[in-house]
Amino acid sequence: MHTNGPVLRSMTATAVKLPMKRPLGTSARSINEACLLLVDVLTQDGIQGHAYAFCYQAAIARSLVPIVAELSEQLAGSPLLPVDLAYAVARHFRLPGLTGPLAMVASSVDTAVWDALAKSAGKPLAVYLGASPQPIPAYNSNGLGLMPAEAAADEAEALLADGFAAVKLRLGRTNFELDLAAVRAVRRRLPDSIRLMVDFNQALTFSDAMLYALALDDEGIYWIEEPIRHDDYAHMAQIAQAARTPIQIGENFTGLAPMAAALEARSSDYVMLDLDRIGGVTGWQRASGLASAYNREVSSHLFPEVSVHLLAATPGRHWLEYVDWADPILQQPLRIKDGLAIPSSVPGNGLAWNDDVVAKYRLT
Ligand code: SMN
Ligand code: MG
Repeated sequence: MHTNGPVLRSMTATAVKLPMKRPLGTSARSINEACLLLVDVLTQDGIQGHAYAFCYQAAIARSLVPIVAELSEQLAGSPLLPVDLAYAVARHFRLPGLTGPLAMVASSVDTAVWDALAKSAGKPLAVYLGASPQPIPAYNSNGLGLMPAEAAADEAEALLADGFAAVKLRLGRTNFELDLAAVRAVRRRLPDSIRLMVDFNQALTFSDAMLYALALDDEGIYWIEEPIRHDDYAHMAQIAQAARTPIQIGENFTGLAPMAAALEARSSDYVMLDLDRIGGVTGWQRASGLASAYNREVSSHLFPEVSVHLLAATPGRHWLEYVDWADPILQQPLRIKDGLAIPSSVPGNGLAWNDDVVAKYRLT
């Protein structure tokens, strides 16, 4: 097929394990290092596209390297057309199932392809998608894991540097009284104007969630994230109905079908999109249309460097989740000014690796 546009030459991936400044204890497990899969596409005329997947565990990052190599053999020589490539990638993974880590591969390949396209057009990604690259309100989501109440209050205060106007505290201890103590200690320490989100990471049963979400209604919380199992939309809807505090879900939408089901069930007040589960830039754009049809505000989950471009191009954009986990390998980390995330202004999505640091933290 001749499209006169760029053609894919190859794709490669590198697994790295990066130190994190502030470890994150969640109700599911503790994350002390950022295990990333760096995905690079190369066009026949030498343009590179970059993306990374946050793999949660080192073994997952490692296991995806040969999977990207195999996909590269399959797709080499194809026109660099994201819609067509997404279809080809989905077919490649149809038998094992396009879910879990394979969805991360598909999504990050898509994101890297869009990076190369925006670069070949000479435009920052937001502009290439048709939007002005405006600053986006960001909450500081570093740290604030499960920790003693006063330590959490100290950390929350420290996270307001750079003008952040919002932070997110993880909850979901076996004893809710301890969760409540952490919420109160943090809330007491923060000025009233600072927003405080909380995230249970699916820790609660439905009946506990009904009690605890209502108990949190008078604690000055901005949203309650994933109180129960992420895909129990019917019960999530009951919680959202009962609680005055808005419910936030979406980081576990893998593709559009679960998102459509969640929206149809009215399971949350807000949605967040994870670039690496929703299907990269292509998936995000479709998902943002869906959210708009249901009149739901859209926040981002992780991948702040690229998500800031997408939020700029998203109707109903809400909050960017800021984490600095990829910073050690980035030539140009995401800039935050007065609590706003600033989209990079170079062509593409702004990701460029610091190769020396990648070599240092590379997983073999
Ligand atoms: C989260 C993100 C990444 C790793 C662990 C937990 C969390 C969030 O759910 O929303 O930031
Ligand atoms: Mg979360």
